[in-house]
Amino acid sequence: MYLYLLFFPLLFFPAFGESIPDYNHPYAPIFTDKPTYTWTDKIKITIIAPSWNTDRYLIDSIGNTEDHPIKISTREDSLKPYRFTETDVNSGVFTAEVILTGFSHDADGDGDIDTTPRTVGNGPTNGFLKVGRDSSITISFEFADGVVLTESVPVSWNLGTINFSKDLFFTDDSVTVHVIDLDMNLNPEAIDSIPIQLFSDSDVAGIEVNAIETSESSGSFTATITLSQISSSSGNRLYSLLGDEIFAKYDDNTLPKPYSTSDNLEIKTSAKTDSSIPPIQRLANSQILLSDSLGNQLQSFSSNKQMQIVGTITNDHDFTQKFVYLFQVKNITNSVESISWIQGELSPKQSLDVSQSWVPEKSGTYQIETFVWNSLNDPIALAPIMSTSVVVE
Ligand SMILES: [Ca+2]
Ligand SMILES: [Ca+2]
Ligand SMILES: [Ca+2]
Ligand SMILES: [Ca+2]
Repeated sequence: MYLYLLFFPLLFFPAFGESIPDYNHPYAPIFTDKPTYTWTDKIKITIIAPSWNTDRYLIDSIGNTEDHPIKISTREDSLKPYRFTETDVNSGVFTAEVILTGFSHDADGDGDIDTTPRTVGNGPTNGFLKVGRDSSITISFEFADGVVLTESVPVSWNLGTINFSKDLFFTDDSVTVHVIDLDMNLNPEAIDSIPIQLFSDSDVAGIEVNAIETSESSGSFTATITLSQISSSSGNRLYSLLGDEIFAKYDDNTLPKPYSTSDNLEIKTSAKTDSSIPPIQRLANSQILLSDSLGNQLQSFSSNKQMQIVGTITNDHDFTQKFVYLFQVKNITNSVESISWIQGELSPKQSLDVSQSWVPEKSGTYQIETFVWNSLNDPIALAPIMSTSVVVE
């Protein structure tokens, strides 16, 4: 047997006496371009078979004969014989492609089947092969009489991932979302798209947009939206107020084991939003005025006589801003005599007068300070502190 096989190529391919294959260690390895495939991938297969380079001036073919066929198969379906062609006239390297066509399944959850399963083709690039979620694909080549080389690669589905391009978006940023789910590369020769949902704290219904595959066969999808604090959600625009969390969600209907093929899983991510305007510039805090109860500005101040401290805060921006406004009165020893605050929110371009009554009990010099914060619990200054000195007689 050994001798017969050894001399076989010499008899039939005398030009290649110097590259006699060793059939005990057959040299015709089969390679695939990936270690594992998803159900609708394109498989690129390479077989290095120098002994089949029968004419160094012509592109040779292998696998397309009944005597020495190449078979590409799953347990249920097969392509045989399947022709591989030489990459160059004298390379001895042969390649072919097969597109996997999956099985009948609604991959995006809209109720319609998204695949066209079929097994047809004779190579080198026109083959389609049905596969199941967990099929194994076997490529076998009867390299010489009675010598069959095989290589197997598994098929599986993948768990999708979703990510925003950043953890924090300013409200005037474009917001990009990335989904990677190799299983949604349903056509390896065309750009696919998948639906993703986006919503915010202020619009929990949100929007559905199509994420577009980054290249014909990447299985990686992106969508870009804008945020608006003024206009309602529509198209690629999401209504979202300053400080909202925003969310992106994708339903993976192509889950690997141990999930069943009919399971689906919500893949979700979130990011924060904020204004690019620094907090200290969010509101304008005007110098206070001191007036009597009728609103007339006071020029002099007496002890035991009520006065109104009147401050003004202004929102010059185009977003709604929550605030806490504090008045604090300190005496000459720096002790706090009076403190009070109000909470509220200012609409875009809104200005608000805030007043607080105060009765100085003794004559002396007092310091009146006003603060504008976002909240009492976790205070961040939204405007500089204003301070005014008052001499009470
Ligand atoms: Ca050749
Ligand atoms: Ca569908
Ligand atoms: Ca594609
Ligand atoms: Ca998947």
